[in-house]
Formats: sequence, structure tokens, C-alpha cells
Amino acid sequence: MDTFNTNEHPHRRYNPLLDEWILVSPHRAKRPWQGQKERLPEEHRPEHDPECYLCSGNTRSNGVQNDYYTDCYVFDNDFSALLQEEVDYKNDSNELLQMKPERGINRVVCFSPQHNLTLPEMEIDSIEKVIQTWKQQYLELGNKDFINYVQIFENKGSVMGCSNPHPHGQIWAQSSLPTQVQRTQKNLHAYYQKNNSSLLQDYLVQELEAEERIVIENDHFVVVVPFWATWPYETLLISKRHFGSIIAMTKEETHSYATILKELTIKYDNLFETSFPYSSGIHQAPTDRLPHPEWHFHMHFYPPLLRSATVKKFMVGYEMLGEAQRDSAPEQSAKILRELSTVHYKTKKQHLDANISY
Ligand code: H2U
Repeated sequence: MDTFNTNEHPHRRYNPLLDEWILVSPHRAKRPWQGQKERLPEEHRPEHDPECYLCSGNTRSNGVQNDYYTDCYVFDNDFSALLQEEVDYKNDSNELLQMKPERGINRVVCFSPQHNLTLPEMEIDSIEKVIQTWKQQYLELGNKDFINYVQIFENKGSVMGCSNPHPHGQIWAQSSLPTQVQRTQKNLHAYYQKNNSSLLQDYLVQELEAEERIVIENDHFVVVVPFWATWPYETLLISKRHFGSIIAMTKEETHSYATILKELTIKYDNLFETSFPYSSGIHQAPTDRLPHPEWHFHMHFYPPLLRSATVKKFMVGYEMLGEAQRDSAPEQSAKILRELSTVHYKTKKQHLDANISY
């Protein structure tokens, strides 16, 4: 009988944040692949696009004009999924048919006036301005009496449903905790009650010791391919210090956060030499005015690409009906990401043309 090897043998791994299992089939990564592998043509985008709804000074689709903004810019989403208005509602839900009204505010965050600069291409001080904006929004929206949770996220790339190439993210603030957050909170809370410590703090200690899933580490943050990652190059960014929300971040931590965000997204772009698509988002303490010692600031990156700029992982069949499944072991993805340069491939190309080597 073979001795169990994580790179060879099918196994299941537990995700303690969501209290669920995933299936890992590392041997399948070796199967022959005769599908597409092509690169996407490099897209040329201007610094300012007069047709873009998000560019500085332009008119949006509903006729409202954007300010002539020079840094990060926030506006109320013209097609909000949630509305602020209170409604008179008679609850006649029963055990099987449950419904309740939901209130909230949706905003769009343009990262900078530059239509052609994604996060990995922005200067660190411009990324810091995005983080400052996230802090202000968390504070402002979270202080409203009907807002109990503020979800900050980015959909990048058309494959992730992003509707506009101008670099931007979104904020959905609402009265209820969305399902993923509720599940995470339940598990963080149960762990905190049992162990009197932060689940992610304790997880980080083990990751720093093992080293094999670490992608980047700096003074204040660590990026890992989590032990339970489902997407091929999924990562989890965790603060080294135990704090619950972005507003607790010090000046130094904010700078480290901006730096690690840039480095991670450069590595992602370098992986398949493409503007790497993903959905990313911050998970942090709800703003429901209750103490939340269990919450530990973290950010998820869920990228769909599997083996090239065009070949993505599908979460279909077995994943929809059984549970999430991945082919390579998370440790293999972490090694690949760790070994990638933090110099953007486009910068390298420019420098190569100018004869500067790395
Ligand atoms: P996504 O690219 O992730 O879809 O986000 C863009 C958001 O911008 C989207 O939610 C909003 C859309 O509703 N938007 C406006 O509010 N006004 C516009 O003129 C264009 C897009």
C-alpha cells in the first residue's frame, strides 16, 4: 500500500472559515491537456477614455457628471442592488417560505482617474489612497443606523462580470450580514469562545512555521494560498496583528497593505502575462455596534484562471452538486506564485527594450 502523499493522493481538506470540506485531486494536474493555451492580445487603453462612464469629468449612463477627480473617487451606484428606503412590511413568512425586506447602499470606487492603470500598475501611494477611501467608506456607511455590514470588493476582468475596464471596485453596505459573512462570523466566534484566541492568528502561526503555502510576507501582512483553497490560485491576505476592521490599521500597516496588494497583483499578472482577473474582497467586523473580538481582518482573492490567460477553472457539475474540487495541491500553486517576480512583466519588457536587466 502507498504511503499518503498530498501531491499524489486524492484527499479532502477542511475550511474552518466556512465549516466545509473541499476535494483535492492532485494527480489530475498531470493529465494531458490539449485545449487552448493562447495568450490574449495586449489591450491598449488610453489614460482617459471620453466614452468611459467612470473617467474623470465624464457623464455617466444616467446623465450625471463625474467630478473632475484627481485621486480615488466614490459615487452612489446608479443601478444599486439595494435601496435605502424603509418599507411597510407585514411578515407572513413561515418555516419554508421566508422573506424579509433588505435595505442598503451601493457605491462605486474608481481607483484613480487613470483609465489604463490597474492596481498592480498603480504607485504605492495611490493604492494607499484607495485604502484610505475604503476606511472612510467603512466608517461613514457603517455609522448609519440601518447598516450592519459593509462589503468592499473588486471584480476585475470581463470574465468576472466586470462591466467597465476603468479600474474600480464596489461597496455594498446593508442591514443584514450576507451569508458568507454570517458563516465566517459563526466559525470565528465559535473558535474564539473555545480557545480565547483569533482563529486566523492561530492559523497564521502554523502557516509561518510551515512556510510552504506562503506567497508573500512583509512586516504587517501575509499572503497564503490557504490550506483549503478551492480556486487554482486563490489567496488569503491576513493581517499579522489581530484587529477586526480596516479602521484599526495604523499608518505603517496601511503602507504595508498597499505594498503587499501591489506585489500580489503583480505576481498574478506575471503568472500568465495578462491582466489577471479575479474577485477580491475584504472580510472584516460587521458595523452592528456589537463587540467583535473574534473578527480578524482578511481579504480573499478568488481568481478563475487555471492554466493560461484564457483557460479558466469551472465550478460546475460535481462542485455544484457535491463540493468544491481542485486538481493541483494548494502547496504547488503557492510555490508557483512565490517564485514569480514582483516586477511587472510589462515593466520588464519596457526595460528589456532599454537593455536594463533583472
Ligand atoms: P462592475 O464592473 O463590477 O459591474 O461595477 C461597475 C458598477 O458601476 C456597476 O455596478 C455601476 C454599475 O451599476 N455604474 C454606474 O453606477 N453608473 C454608470 O454610468 C455605469 C456603471
